[in-house]
Amino acid sequence: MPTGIPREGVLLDIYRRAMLIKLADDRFISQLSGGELQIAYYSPRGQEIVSAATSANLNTEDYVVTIYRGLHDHLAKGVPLKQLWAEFAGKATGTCKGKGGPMHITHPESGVLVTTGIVGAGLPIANGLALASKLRGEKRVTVCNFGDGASNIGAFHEALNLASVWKLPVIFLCHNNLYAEHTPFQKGTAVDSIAKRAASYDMPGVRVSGNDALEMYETSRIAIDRARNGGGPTLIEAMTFRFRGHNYGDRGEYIPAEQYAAAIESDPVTRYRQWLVEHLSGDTSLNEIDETIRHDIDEAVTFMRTSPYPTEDELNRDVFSEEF
Ligand SMILES: Cc1ncc(C[n+]2csc(CCOP(=O)(O)OP(=O)(O)O)c2C)c(N)n1
Ligand SMILES: [Mg+2]
Repeated sequence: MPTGIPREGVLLDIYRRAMLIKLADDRFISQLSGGELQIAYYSPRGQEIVSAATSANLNTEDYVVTIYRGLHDHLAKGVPLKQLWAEFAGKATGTCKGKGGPMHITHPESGVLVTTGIVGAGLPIANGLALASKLRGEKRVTVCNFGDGASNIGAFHEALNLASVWKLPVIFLCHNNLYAEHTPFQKGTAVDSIAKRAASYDMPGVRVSGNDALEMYETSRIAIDRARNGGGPTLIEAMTFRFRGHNYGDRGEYIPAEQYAAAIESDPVTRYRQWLVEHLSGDTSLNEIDETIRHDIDEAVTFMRTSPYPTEDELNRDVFSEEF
């Protein structure tokens, strides 16, 4: 193993998370195309490494905020597969008792607070979580995930400014997948790199390949350590690509064929697996890891199928606060 590379346990940890995301996504796609699930689905396929490598640096109590395209962030952070699957299907056993659905996965026990469908809305929420940790004197950090399109929303700029002023323990992690719905990155963004925007808010801004596990792990490690030790926020722009268009049903005709082919050709999960095969000591079977994940997914699907829908008396529960 060359020096400067994380130890084997960490490498496998990243692999496990990335493969779980890929295989879970494959299964969701087959359930959608087979008609078993009828939900709005925003696949993170192609962006697995961003979340898998970052989460390998996080503790359970650290917070993650994410968006509708959030399956990779949920699974990497440890949302239990069964509860996640049930929530996607609107079942009472889901993370939000079936009342949130795929766009609102929230699971405080694994630090996922919250998932939002409002572009840019997660950034001020992440600041709130980070401010709470800071005021309580906790060592928690908050990772805020969002897309390239979200960096053109006012809330992005307001949140980065305040996070810098208050030196909040937050990492702004932009998954730059080169498209916002059907608009290419360069058609809707004035700068050629979102990381450059960090300069306006006097914080470090780093552009990194989000498809390279080692680069992503190291860059997020530095930003997370910095936030945890009182150094304040960092903006990371992780370059990546989404393989399945904006949402399920989008055939991606607006994506140039060569760009799409090149992205698929360098599938980050396949590439990372290949790298591991060449560099691991040989004691660990990646096939065994894959098989365990497939088994866990089968169990989660069965759990979803056999779970009930919420009853009518759940309708107003957990919706209004009792205190006000
Ligand atoms: C405030 C707001 N404006 C517009 C939309 C519609 N919308 C949903 S997803 C999306 C694209 C966002 O792109 P990006 O931030 O790059 O994230 P990606 O989907 O690529 O992961 C838009 C405009 C929305 N949900 N919220
Ligand atoms: Mg995007």
